[in-house]
Amino acid sequence: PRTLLAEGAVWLPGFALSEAPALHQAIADVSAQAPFRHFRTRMGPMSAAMTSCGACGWVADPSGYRYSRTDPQSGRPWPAMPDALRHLAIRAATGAGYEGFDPSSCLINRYGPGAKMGLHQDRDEGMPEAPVVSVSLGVPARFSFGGSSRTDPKRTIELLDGDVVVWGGPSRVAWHGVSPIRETFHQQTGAMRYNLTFRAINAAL
Ligand code: MD5
Ligand code: FE
Repeated sequence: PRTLLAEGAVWLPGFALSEAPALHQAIADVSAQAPFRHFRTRMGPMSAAMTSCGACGWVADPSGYRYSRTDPQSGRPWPAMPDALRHLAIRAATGAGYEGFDPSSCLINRYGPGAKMGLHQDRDEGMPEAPVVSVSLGVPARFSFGGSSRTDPKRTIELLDGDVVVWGGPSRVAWHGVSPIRETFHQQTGAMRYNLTFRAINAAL
């Protein structure tokens, strides 16, 4: 199944379910090399723990946010993006109508009970024409998104284990956020939700 959430935003419920074991193995492999950490921003530590794989990773510190070719915690390059992750993202993008997607970064967000992500836009990638592919694993999340202005009306959907959303076109710059995760149990992840966010990043950044 495939649902158009907004112009350019395609929801593929359960798209990643059959691959979940390989995705969990990939998360374990990446986080063994680049452990999950809570970035400290000007606002304090983020409630979601993060790591990345691929040519660049998203990093934050009190001076701001950016993409970096190295893990600031180790000084080493981020782990390579496992093929299982890369191929899933490309298949999802293609299935949503975005041919030629070539992600150079996969941010892995880990949300425990109460963790959230405040309303924001993703606009540091320098490639507005490339979609973002988001894969949800584990416990459910209430995900809200609006339009390109912060105050545009919001829609809230529940993203479940294995759901994929491809955010392209006008939706690429939509404001969005994740409500505090409820304390529930998932057979594979315990109390955790994982989100894989695949992005193409302009190499000049
Ligand atoms: C998450 N992560 O559930 C989300 C999934 C992030 C982030 O938001 O920045 O790490 S990505 C959802 C997304 C990406 C780009 C555009 C839009 C949503 N959107 O237009 O709503 O951990
Ligand atoms: Fe985002």
